[in-house]
Amino acid sequence: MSTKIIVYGFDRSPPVRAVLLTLNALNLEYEQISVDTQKGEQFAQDYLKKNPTHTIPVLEIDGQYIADSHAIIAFLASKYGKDDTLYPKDLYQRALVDQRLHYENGGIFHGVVKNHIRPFALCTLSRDAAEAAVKAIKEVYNVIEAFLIQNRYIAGEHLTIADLSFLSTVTVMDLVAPVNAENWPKLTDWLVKLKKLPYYEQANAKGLKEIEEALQTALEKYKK
Ligand SMILES: N[C@@H](CCC(=O)N[C@@H](CS)C(=O)NCC(=O)O)C(=O)O
Repeated sequence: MSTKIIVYGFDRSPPVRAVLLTLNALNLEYEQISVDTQKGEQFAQDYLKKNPTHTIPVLEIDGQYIADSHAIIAFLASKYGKDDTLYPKDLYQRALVDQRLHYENGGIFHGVVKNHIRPFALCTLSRDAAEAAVKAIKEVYNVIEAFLIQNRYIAGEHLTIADLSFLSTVTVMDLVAPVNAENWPKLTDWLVKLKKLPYYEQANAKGLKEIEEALQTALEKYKK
C-alpha cells in the first residue's frame, strides 16, 4: 500500500507554503485539507488532537502527525530526498541549514511576519508602527544579504530546505517593503532565481496573491 501524505492548512500561511514547496521539490503527491485559522478552525477538538499547539501546517503520514513547518520539511527531505542536497547529511552543513530554519522561525516568521505584518493588515496600526514594520523587514533583508554574500544559497552552494522556508516569508515581506537591487543585490538575484522554480506558481504564488489582496488596503493607507 502506498503512503498517503496529507497537509492540513491553507495557502495564505507561509509555513504551509514552505511545506508545499518542499513536497513539490521532492515531486511527492499529497492531499491538502483546508484548516482556516482566520475562522478559528485550528481550535476544533479533532485538530487539537493532531496538534495541541493549534498551528498550521500539520503533516499526516501513515496515520502519524508532525507539526511545525521546519520539522516537517526536514522530515520530508530526509525521508524522500533522492540525495542529501535539500537537507545535507554532513553534520556541519546540516547545522547551517538548521540554524537558518531556527532563524526563519524566530527572527522572520514570528519576529516580523506575525508580529509586524499581520497587525499591519488589520489597518489599525499607527504610522510609527507601520514604519517599525518596514524597519524590521529591512533588518532581516540585511541578515539574508549577509548569508548570501557567504554562499550562493541561504545555507550553502545549492538549494536546501532553508531556501524554501525563507522563500515563503521573504515573498510576504517583499509586498510591504520591496526587495531592491541597490540595497540587497544578492537577495534580489536569489529571489529572481527562486521564483523561477517550476513549482513556484502552484506552491507559493497562489497563496501569496491572497495575502496581497488582504494587505492591499493597508499598503494604500500607509503609503500616503
Ligand atoms: N513555527 C510554526 C508556526 C506556525 C504558525 O504559527 N502558523 C499560523 C498560521 S500562518 C497559525 O497556525 N496560527 C494559528 C494559531 O496560532 O492559533 C511553523 O513553522 O509551522
